[in-house]
Amino acid sequence: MTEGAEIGGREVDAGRGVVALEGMNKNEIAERLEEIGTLLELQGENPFKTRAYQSGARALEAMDADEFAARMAAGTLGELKGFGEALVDKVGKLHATGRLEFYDKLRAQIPDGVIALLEVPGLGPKKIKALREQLGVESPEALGEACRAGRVAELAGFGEKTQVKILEGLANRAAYGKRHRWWDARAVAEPIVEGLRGLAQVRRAEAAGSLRRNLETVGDLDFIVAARAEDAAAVTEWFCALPEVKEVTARGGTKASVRFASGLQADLRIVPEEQFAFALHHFTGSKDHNVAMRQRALARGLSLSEWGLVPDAGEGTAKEKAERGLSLRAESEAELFAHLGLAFVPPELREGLGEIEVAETAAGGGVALPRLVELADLRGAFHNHTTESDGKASLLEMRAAATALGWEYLGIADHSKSSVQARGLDEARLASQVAAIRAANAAGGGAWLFAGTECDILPDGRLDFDDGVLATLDYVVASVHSAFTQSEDEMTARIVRAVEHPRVTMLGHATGRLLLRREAYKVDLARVIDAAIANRVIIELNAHPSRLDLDWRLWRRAAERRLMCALNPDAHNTAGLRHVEAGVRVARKGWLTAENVLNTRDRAGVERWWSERR
Ligand code: DGT
Ligand code: ZN
Ligand code: CA
Ligand code: CA
Repeated sequence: MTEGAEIGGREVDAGRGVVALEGMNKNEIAERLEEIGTLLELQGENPFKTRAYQSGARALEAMDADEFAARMAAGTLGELKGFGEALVDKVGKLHATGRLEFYDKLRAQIPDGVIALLEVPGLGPKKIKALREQLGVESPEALGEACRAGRVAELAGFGEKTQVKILEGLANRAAYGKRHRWWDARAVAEPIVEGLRGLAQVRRAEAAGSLRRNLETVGDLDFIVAARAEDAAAVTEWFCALPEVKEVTARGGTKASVRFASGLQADLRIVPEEQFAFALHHFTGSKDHNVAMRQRALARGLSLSEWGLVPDAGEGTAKEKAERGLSLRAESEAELFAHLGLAFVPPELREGLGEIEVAETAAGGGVALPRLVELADLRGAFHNHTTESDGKASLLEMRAAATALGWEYLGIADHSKSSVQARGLDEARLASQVAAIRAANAAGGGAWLFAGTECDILPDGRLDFDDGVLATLDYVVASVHSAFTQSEDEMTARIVRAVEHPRVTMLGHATGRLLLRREAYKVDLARVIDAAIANRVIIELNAHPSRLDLDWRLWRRAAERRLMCALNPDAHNTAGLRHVEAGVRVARKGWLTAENVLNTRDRAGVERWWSERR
């Protein structure tokens, strides 16, 4: 199903009225039409009208990009069923300019609080309309009050259960609101690091904290800069004047804290160059790692802090000692680790989970730290969608995008028939997709295509296709997309049954979680991992920035027990293939090497691994 960021249809542009500098492409237009449909529904427009936009969006999504371009050039979009004059006019304007006055006006009529209600799980446009009209609720805060007063349960079509669910959703939203997906935080942080490095006063600049440790979500950004004391003011000046900054929350000579429009906050610290490695290490964390490092230093008569590595004995604080020039010198973090008899620990491993012990052995010439998997190691991926189900790019568009990434192969795993909302394929449509894939391979001209399916695991653990159908495929991704509220025992038995199925190659998004949006379903992952290892079934590391499960906390031990990982983007469009970057970061955090990840192998290696399993 289109969970995750592909909640696209319901995701409404918060940056209303933003001036697009150029025309929109087909998929962007489809998204805008979908959004117009949602906004009209919120306004209570007649269903006939709202549906016209939604089906127009769907038709554009399904259309080949070349066909769309040809029809726009020839002015023949109106020949298609469902594209009346008004719709054709709007598509034309969006295509030419990216702007649509009709949309801007519509969006301006709806309060931001009402748009925010769309993010509350369980609320769609119809329910929101009822809440507005009958209770005057126009924001998440007002909704919370109405629920606590019991007024929501009394509305027709809501009830006690819905009210409880809404309250839960609001609580999650409040708790999650304080963190941000790595993917989104990175998009803010990267240009800032580049900008800092571009300043004449700046010698070195890095993003530290949880972002540098590749955590899947980030609380705030931490920037560490090396500059001379007399230059610090110019650097904080530049930082606080960034156009994205909405509020400067703190400002001193060598520090500043700001908040961006998205709610994300950032700390900046400026230190003398000789202190940079110590400050970077300190503010990279984690706290647990830092505590263990400080203890190790103390055992050697040294005191480690953001200021430096100074003798523990003698008068004064660590800061004063560092200022008196008593610190050991470290040009880099590697030198800092070396002072404590340790090999360099990559930031993503610094969680206080045994990395220091391994780094000690490595420094002593023992077993080295693992060479963690890298983006460049990937040669393809297996879990990807096309326009046949709920993807937004065709088979050949997806292949072209994979080829452009330098990939050797691309696996297509569209949804199966029970995922009705995602337009899952039935047996006949699957057969023709397989034929199309074989024909594309025969014709050549790009990455090799593997024919697969993302087959629903039905509530009882059976699969959505018969064995005979599955046997026509190169591989099978099995995933849960329904009955999320089963008990832990039921869900565990269900998934284990699927993992034990001889035709299942890999388990998709093992927990169903959507980071900062939806909790995982209840499942005993230890038993699922045991079953996967026993049956030589791969578990996916779903690289979608909202999923990133199986969680990194479980991978190290599981991989030691020879659980094989597939790092899959779960791409629903060509840009989605790039999500593998998020997956690689999390895989590294889980101590995974290239050997642990199937899609670092070449095509022959992948096929060999699959055939050995059967
Ligand atoms: P976040 O922002 O919640 O995602 O997580 P972090 O790890 O980025 O935490 P943050 O921004 O509060 O601080 C950055 C790093 O600075 C943190 O990982 C370790 C270091 N640090 C901050 N405060 C303390 C502290 O009180 N004790 C220790 N040992 N380290 C600290
Ligand atoms: Zn799925
Ligand atoms: Ca932070
Ligand atoms: Ca911070």
